[in-house]
Amino acid sequence: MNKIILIVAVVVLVSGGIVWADSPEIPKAGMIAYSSGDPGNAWGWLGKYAIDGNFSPPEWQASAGPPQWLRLDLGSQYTVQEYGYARRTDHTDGYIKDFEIYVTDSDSLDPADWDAPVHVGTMPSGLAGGVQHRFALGTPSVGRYVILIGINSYTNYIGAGEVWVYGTKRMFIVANQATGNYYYTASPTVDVVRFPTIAEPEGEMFYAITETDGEPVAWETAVPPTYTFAIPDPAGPVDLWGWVKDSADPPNIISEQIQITYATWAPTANAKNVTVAFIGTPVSIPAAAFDNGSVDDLGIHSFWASSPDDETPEESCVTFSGLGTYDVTLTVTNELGIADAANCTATLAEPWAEPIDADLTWSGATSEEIDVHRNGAVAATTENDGAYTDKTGVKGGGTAMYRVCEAGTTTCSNEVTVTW
Ligand SMILES: [Ca+2]
Ligand SMILES: [Ca+2]
Repeated sequence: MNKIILIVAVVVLVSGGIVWADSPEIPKAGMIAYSSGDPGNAWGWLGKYAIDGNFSPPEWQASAGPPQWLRLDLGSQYTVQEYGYARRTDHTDGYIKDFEIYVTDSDSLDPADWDAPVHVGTMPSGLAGGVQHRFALGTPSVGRYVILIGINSYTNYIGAGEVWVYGTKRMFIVANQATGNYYYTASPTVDVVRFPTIAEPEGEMFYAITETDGEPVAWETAVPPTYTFAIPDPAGPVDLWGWVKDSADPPNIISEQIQITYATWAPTANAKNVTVAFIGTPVSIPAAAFDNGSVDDLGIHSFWASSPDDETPEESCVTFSGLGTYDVTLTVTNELGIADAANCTATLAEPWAEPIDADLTWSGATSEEIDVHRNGAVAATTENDGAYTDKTGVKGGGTAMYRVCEAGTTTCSNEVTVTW
């Protein structure tokens, strides 16, 4: 006799990547359900009965035929990982067969606005009433609205006794960190400005900074949290991570990488000479007047100037007491307190004035030409026409003694002293 041995190989298909334990149920409290079959529903079996937590009639079932959709507004953004469906316990009607799941941030009720479905499937046949068919969406999807479209039914109509959504509330990193680096000098600390922020925290907030991308062991509740670290040798960028969590169970935790760059720059001071009129009282010149385009990547914070005549560096001005040219040191400082200096001069000049002209007239001379003597020396020899204007070239004030003589002789006039 033949013995027939039957060997059956069992192949288990495992869908990878999704761990149910990591996918908590999104609370139905606060969810709003709305169905395409709600308006004009002949029975009043509205979408909201798919999340009422029971299988007692009424449940969700559209009184019109398929397709029909059920939209859940989660109230805020979630990363949705799984969906659960159970058909009614009291009747086989509404038992969805082929379906699609959409996750979207669009509040539109028009399926054309929901982009592509994140999951397309078929409910298992023979599903008992009230038994949840829970399935992963394959790729976790982010959105505030989760829509189930029942394309057709194993029986009649489209409906559910209950549905569930699984996932985690989306945490936001608020963009309070500008792109770019953070510079430190002598006392490198990182403050709360550089921290990420949970947009919708629950309860108390905790902060930490770590030097590796691993969850902190110690958290601070102080705000602003600061962290002081050692400048590496040789100095170079330091990677830190800022962490925030709240007191939800489990907590919402987010982190953001912060790169700290060592700043070696000083500003570059460029100074220029300044000339002003000395008008008889101490003259003050603003320090910034000596700036000739000083530069610094961080922005110039302040200008200071000093001179041997006014040694106290001042931001507002430097004071000079009299005529002359003074050495000036211009110091520029950036917001980190790093300074650079450059030298220039301040010249306090006499006020501008017309040179003095002396108008001379004479009579009685008989020579063809006349020598004009100023302060005992011949200043000019001119035609003996009885008048001459001596352009002294002198500015301001002074005196001079004049006389005129027949040219080349000692036959002279009286002396006249002119004061101006
Ligand atoms: Ca019910
Ligand atoms: Ca229900």
